[in-house]
Amino acid sequence: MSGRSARRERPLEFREYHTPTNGIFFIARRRLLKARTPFQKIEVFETDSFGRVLVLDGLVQTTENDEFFYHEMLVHPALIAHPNPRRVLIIGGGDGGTLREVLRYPVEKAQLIEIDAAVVSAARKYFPSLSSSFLDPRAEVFIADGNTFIRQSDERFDVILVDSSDPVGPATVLHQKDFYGHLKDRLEPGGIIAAQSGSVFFQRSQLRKKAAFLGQLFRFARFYFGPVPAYPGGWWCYEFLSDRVDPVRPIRRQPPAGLKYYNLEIHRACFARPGIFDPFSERGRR
Ligand code: AG3
Repeated sequence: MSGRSARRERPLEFREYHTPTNGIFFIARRRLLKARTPFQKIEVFETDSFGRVLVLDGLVQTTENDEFFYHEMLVHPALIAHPNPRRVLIIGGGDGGTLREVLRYPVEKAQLIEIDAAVVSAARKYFPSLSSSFLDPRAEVFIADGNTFIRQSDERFDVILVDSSDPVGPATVLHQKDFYGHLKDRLEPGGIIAAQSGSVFFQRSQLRKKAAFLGQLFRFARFYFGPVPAYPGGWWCYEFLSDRVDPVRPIRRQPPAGLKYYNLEIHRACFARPGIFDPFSERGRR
């Protein structure tokens, strides 16, 4: 066997480390994209078990086959709990998956603020099942820094969704108290914020920090949970924040048809506090 063909047969392996000694790996069929943007490194792999995988700075952001767990859970608890969501803001979410879920509701307008144009282009090209949401006339996609936008805008929204990446690199500020204070100022009365807050198993210290300041900012600050097989620990945490809406009060509206994971039983169950993994319980709140 020549050196050349041996090289070609070497499997294309991608690894994300969740700690220095463990993580997740994929043997990819091929790499469809590898680029460096002003903000981050962006890659798209084609895999057998997860379909196409979007990776930013070495961290798995979404995969074709499991994205519905994350996007449904980020969007539906807030959208269903709000009595009449008309104007929705998405910070991040440049792949379009969160926007797709929002547009299942009869909203008037959904604005998406993504910092990196390359993420939007990659999604358009490689993830049409997520990014076809960009074509909806109610969608407005802006390439801008969400943290700057939220400080400068005087618009108000019924629901704000933070579809950020991990608190390293460009998304660090999107996990801090100051940013949430500004988000709160952009809410209509009765408005709701939902955000992704990290791995239940691997990022507990980050969750504890967030629990401490979110509980000061909002009357109802509740974490909720759901599976995401390709993310660290496979079990993900989200925040539901509102001064008026209690997420666990009974929901009388039906979720949109065609969802793969979220339903009203999941809504009730996902706010259950699992003992030591409830970040609020550790500081004796509620
Ligand atoms: N945003 C959250 C991704 C977090 C994944 N973290 C990791 N693999 N370490 C995903 C954006 C999807 N719209």
